[in-house]
Amino acid sequence: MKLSGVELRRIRLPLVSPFRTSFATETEREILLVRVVGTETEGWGECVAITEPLYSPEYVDGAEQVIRDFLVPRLPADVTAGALGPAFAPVKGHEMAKAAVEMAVLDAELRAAGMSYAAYLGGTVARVPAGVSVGIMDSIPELLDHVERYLAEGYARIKLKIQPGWDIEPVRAVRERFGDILLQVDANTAYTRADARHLAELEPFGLLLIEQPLPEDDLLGHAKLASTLTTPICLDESIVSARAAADALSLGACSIINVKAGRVGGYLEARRIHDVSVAHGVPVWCGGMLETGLGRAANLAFAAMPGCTLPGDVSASERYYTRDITEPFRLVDGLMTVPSGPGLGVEPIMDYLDELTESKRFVRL
Ligand code: OSB
Ligand code: MG
Repeated sequence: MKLSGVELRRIRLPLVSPFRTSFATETEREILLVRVVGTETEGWGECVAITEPLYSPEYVDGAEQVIRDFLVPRLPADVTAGALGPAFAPVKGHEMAKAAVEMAVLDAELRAAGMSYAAYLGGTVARVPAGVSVGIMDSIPELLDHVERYLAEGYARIKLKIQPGWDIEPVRAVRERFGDILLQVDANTAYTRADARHLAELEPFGLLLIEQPLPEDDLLGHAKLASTLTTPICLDESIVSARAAADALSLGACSIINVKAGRVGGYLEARRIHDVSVAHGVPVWCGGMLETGLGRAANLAFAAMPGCTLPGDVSASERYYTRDITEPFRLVDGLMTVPSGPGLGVEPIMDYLDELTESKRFVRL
């Protein structure tokens, strides 16, 4: 596939309500979109980097610069998604930047071939159950109201964001009020090895998993913690590649993996992590980064893979945005439909996208 250029476009989209984690309170998403333009086809990518480097070292301005100055010049003249790994390998890190370019190239390639993302990745189901990630709130009654509404909407699993001072009591309150629901927590690295005994107080609540309690580079700490708990440890931030996933599994640092294509350099590496996990008999699930309908479409394709046996953070558009940049994804009977059209199977609504656009540049190849 021959490309003539790459468009880098920045949009800003307000969230329906502030999303508070142990690392930030997000009230809007500043998003970098990548559009690759070929002679016969084009494709869209969404970069999951957020405004500040608080989730991982990447951030949206940096990702834009890396794509423009270091990745676009390395695009092979005749490109396929499969060729990008070796082409981008000299550039260290910057997985989110690499993933955004790969997502766009793969979209263009699959549109040309008339194949969906889900078919390409090996998705086996047309609909997937959706979980929802619930931010830290000002009070437990406020949290219970949100959880009640999400359960009424049909979400199959609730994930509570936790941090020191907002952990045992909110979990206890949700468990006592809603009974035997699928419930898990995500600390986004907010604890240390010294908190092992405190985290053990979560044990009586029958959580599905505890996501990323310790710093991303503390695999050994996670392994030690896992050996003291019966609640499974799931890693998110630590899993930056298929090798990191294999290492974490060999070390016993986790027994479940949250896969975010953006965090690992793209959907091809995400698929390898899926395959490594299946080989280890370990469940995976599709994580999220508050994506628009573009990223959501690709995530749903990933979530349709057979190893994704736990509900993902693939919620409906309206959980994040009053108006999405694609036709909205809806939750119907607790399920999200996996797009089946060529490529991502969805397009941005161009008039609306132009309204939201803060900057746009075209890098000619
Ligand atoms: O840790 O999974 C995370 C959002 C932004 C950054 C990190 C995380 C999250 C979420 C939201 O939990 C998942 C979603 O619904 O997109
Ligand atoms: Mg997480």
